[in-house]
Amino acid sequence: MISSPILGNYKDNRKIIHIDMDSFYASVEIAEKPNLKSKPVAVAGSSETRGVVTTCNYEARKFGVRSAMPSITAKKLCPDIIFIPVHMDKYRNISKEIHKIFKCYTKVIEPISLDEAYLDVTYSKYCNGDPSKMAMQIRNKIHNDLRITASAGIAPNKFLSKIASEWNKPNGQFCITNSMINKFMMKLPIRKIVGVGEKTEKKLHMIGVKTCGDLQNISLLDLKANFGKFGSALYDLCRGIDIRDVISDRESKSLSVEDTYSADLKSSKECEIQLFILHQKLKQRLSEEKFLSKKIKSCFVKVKYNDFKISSHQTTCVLPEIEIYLKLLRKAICKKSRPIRLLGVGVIFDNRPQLDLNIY
Ligand code: TTP
Ligand code: MG
Repeated sequence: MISSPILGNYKDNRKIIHIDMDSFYASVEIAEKPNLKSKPVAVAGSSETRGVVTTCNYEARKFGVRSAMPSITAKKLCPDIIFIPVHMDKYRNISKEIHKIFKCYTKVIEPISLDEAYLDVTYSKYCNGDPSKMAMQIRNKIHNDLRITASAGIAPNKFLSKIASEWNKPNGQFCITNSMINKFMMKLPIRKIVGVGEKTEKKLHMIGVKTCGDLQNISLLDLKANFGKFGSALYDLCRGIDIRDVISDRESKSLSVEDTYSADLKSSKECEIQLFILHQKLKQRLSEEKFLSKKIKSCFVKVKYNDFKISSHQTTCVLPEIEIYLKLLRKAICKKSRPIRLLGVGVIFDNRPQLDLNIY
């Protein structure tokens, strides 16, 4: 039995599947042009402009090409690389198709991005309740219908299922059962823990902690003293414990849309034009059936500057009107006048149960 500071001795009997498409944007493009399958392909702006690779297929990864790499570097590493421009609408539509397949198995689906989602199939009766078989069927269906591949991780919680989906990537799956957790965690590098980035990793390496097994030797008290609130999370996660629920769309706390621009936005006029476009997209998303019953609590604008610093401005309001976003944008521009790389607009929902006035 595993021991958590919050839960004591505890066993998690949930069945969570984490699905992540393989080289998603590139796979969607290649599905349309199968002759590109064996060639190195990246989805990006051209190397002449300030293009950045959003993703590339596994053929291009053999040369060291990676997401977020400037196209020009990608071209140096792999001179034969084929660049395809980004077609967001296409990826959104394919993502919707993928979600239709998920919905055949469970209602409890938490989308993380267009190509990634958690499914809680604990109460699903499909495949005699076998989550590995469900994952296999889902992946087969995605491949047959859409000609792209997906990887899946199956585990009793979100943290482990995400690690498991990377285990046999691409086009593979891996299941971590309760009885495997203790042994599995012993050798798992600490960097695999959500929230452990370069800085925390270095800090832990300095005291000789490299694996989750090593981390288990540090007391809760010491972890809290060194990492504050995150210390308790570390204590649980390095033991393979994660009590976070899979939160379906209906319970989602916020909704946002954003765009990264191939050329930085330099004037407020340019920013405002893009803001109008984003606002339209946000309204379109908000009109989807699953969001119609939701009450809005506040609106926000997210800005990433060309020095990669991010700032977010938020205000309380119930209607996501363009004037509100314009005000928030102007505030952001006033605070820091640098060219803008990314703009986003969104809303935060009020998920508190609404009073039913009919009972009075
Ligand atoms: P990922 O799932 O991180 O990457 P991937 O699906 O391309 O490859 P794999 O999962 O097989 O490792 O991201 C999903 C999509 O998000 C990706 O296809 C393109 C987009 N993306 C960006 O636009 N910029 C980025 O920096 C990253 C990491 C992803
Ligand atoms: Mg992916």
